[in-house]
Amino acid sequence: MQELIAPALETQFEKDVYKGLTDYPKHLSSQYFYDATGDKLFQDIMDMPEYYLTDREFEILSENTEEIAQLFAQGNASFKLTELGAGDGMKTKILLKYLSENNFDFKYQPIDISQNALDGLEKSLRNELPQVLVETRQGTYFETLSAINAENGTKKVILFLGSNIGNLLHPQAMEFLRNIQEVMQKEDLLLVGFDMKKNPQIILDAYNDPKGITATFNKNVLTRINRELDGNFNLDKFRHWEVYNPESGTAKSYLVAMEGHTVTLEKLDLQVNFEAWETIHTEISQKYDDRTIKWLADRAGLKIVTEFGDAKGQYKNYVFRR
Ligand code: AVJ
Repeated sequence: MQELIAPALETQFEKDVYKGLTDYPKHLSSQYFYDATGDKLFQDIMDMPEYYLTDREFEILSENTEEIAQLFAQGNASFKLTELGAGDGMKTKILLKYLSENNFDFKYQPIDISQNALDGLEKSLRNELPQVLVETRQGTYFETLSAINAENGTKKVILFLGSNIGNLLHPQAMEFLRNIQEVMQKEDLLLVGFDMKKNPQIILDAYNDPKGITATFNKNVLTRINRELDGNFNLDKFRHWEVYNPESGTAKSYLVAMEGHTVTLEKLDLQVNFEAWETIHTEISQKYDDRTIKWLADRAGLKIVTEFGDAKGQYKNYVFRR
């Protein structure tokens, strides 16, 4: 195989795409789904009847708003509510509304990889909950840990909702929780949303909807590469494929090449060959059980304060402290 002169890879996106498409097997990170189109597609996913996660978490936060708010405010007059991967903040607004209407003293700090999502969230909060103090911050989870830590002396409540933790493999999730634990003080809290193991068919349906919204979402990473890295991916040459392993609890998304072909990424000086049925792994959506959550928490040095579940037993929100 002939090697091209190494191109100057500048952004993390360029580096990750180069690495992912020259590795075997190929892979791309799901964090790159979320440009303006990807944000919109994820909104559409959350509106799908098959995508139960959002509804279940909404139910939990709605049914337990007061108890959760009391936990947040316990022992302290004021606190900072930091949300990792806030997105459109749809579920968080239940809490924000309650906290605001009951004159809790707090500041809301939503963090997201998508500036587009943050702009939308800030705007909607200005309209719907104008009294809430909002301070947005763009970045990946790992980049923004320092932001959590910024003001010492104020109680921190950290939200990591929507089973966003499920995008991380156990070792990464553990490291991430450990990093959070390290910036937590004695009275700080961490509220995490976990999608639980359940009938595997329900999970497959959530990630493989008949209208193909999830497929379009998955392929959006190729559209983004085409646009930002001068690529010529033909989306019709790939199909979305979802697998779920009920033992490990791991759902995985792939894009599968349906014929052998070559793709060019001008900006990376890169030609990528696909054999027929070759895969690009694009996402993991981990499902949990209580035992695994406890194991992760133990390893991260976190203690379980309490947990909230939905009526169907499909989803849980855990509250941790250090
Ligand atoms: C936003 C990571 C929680 O994995 O369930 C939805 C993203 N991917 N459908 C998930 C997603 C395909 C979602 N998270």
